[in-house]
Amino acid sequence: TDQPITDSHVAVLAFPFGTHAAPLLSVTRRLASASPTTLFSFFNTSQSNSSLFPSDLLPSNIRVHDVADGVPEGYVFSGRPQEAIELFLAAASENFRKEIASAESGVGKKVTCMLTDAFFWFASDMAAEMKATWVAFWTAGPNSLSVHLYTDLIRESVRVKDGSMEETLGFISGMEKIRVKDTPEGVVFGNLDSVFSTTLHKMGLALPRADAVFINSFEELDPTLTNNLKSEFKRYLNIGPLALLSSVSQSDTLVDDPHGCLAWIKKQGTASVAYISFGTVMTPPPGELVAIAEGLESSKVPFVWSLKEKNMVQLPKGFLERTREQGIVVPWAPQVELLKHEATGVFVTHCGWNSVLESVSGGVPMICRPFFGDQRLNGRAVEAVWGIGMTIIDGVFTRDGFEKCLDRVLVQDDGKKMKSNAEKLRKQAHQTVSAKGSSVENFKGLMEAVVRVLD
Ligand code: U2F
Ligand code: KMP
Repeated sequence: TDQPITDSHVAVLAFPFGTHAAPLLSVTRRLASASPTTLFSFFNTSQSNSSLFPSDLLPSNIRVHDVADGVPEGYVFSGRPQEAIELFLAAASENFRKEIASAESGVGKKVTCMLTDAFFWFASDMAAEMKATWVAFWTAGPNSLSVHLYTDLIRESVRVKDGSMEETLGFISGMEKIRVKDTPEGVVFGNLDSVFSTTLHKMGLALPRADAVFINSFEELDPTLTNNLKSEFKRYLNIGPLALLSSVSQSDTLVDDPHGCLAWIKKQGTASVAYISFGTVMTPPPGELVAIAEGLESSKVPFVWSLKEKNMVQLPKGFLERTREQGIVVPWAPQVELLKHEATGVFVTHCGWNSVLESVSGGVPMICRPFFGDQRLNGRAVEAVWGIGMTIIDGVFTRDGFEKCLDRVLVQDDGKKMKSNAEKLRKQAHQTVSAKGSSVENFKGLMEAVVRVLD
């Protein structure tokens, strides 16, 4: 076949929180299978590694290394949010450097490319020192990427205009419908000096120096933002949706369904089911969990609810017994498969980027309850840019508000319009990952950026 021969050694640097490492590993697997003579050394904390590699086999050209998590011996957590992330980030560059050096001497091959989570702005200097290239993966969407790229411009413009939260970011190409209040905290409001916001700010300044920046999306979803970002980066490559790449789901997850969600949903009517999940980081406060449960009960909508085990005690007394015929509550669901299933009628989501793109890939309209970071931006795009869903009434779950949203999306004409918009995007998404599709072509570009081919 036409597989390239290379002597490249790619150091892959994962961010071990939220859903960052899993999509980076998916991309690494695809690159490794397309370029079998390239070595990929995957660096991540042992905790995150153990959740990514339960037991399954890796190709011989991917080697996994543990890096320290930055938590000092005997450290006692104070319980501040993002404490673990801050400790990790503070020590990340030194800890990665150390493990990379030991991997290089272990295999006798210098690193030729740094393939990193985009959060790691320091990889720009590391790569330069190592005479390697830097390829960065932004695991969220193009709106949040733009917000971090243009943080200085946004801060300046909003200050000049006296900082109205309703003001739009129309001065950035493609962000005409995005308001100041949709931006992640730490850009114009909230703590601008937290470790997290300074990390994202420095990232925005560093990314134009990267040899390539890639994201899990497809160009056609946000054509204006895409063109603008192409003009800012040396190479800007949309290679998603990862959820539609069969080779990925084949090797990553042989569809793990211990709680029988797929067997259950098979018995439900077309577009009738509400699938509910708030991702891996966040759980709604107890009052909102109760409101969700009450709204489900009074609406009688069939449901699959992915709820962390530790939160199940917060459900109203008798809820599980009373809804035994109506729905199921599970600690983990095969989300990608559920969102591809025709019985799923609405996704109730926190708008993490992976979730939003998986919903788009399945053509499922959304009810959005964003919490932090990029989630408000993603929810805004769902509602105002793509017209494939709505933000929860009042911004938080109440029984009545949630019931009205379910009715609007599942029953009213409004919802039919959302469904047809979602269906159009689903078809486009499929085209981008089939022969000659934009994401297929961009993946070849990513290969070129990562792998040095010998002639
Ligand atoms: C952080 O996001 P999260 O991890 O909170 O959420 P998502 O990006 O939506 O990713 C959740 C993933 O977990 C999967 C689901 C997604 O791929 O399919 N999953 C599942 O398979 N089964 C379940 O029961 C529950 C979830 C951060 F909080 C966000 O703001 C960012 O946008 C995101 C990406 O950077 O990382
Ligand atoms: C914990 C996390 C994440 C986080 C905040 C946390 C995370 C993540 C983001 C994020 C922030 C701004 C963006 C995009 C993403 O915030 O994983 O523009 O990606 O407290 O795990």
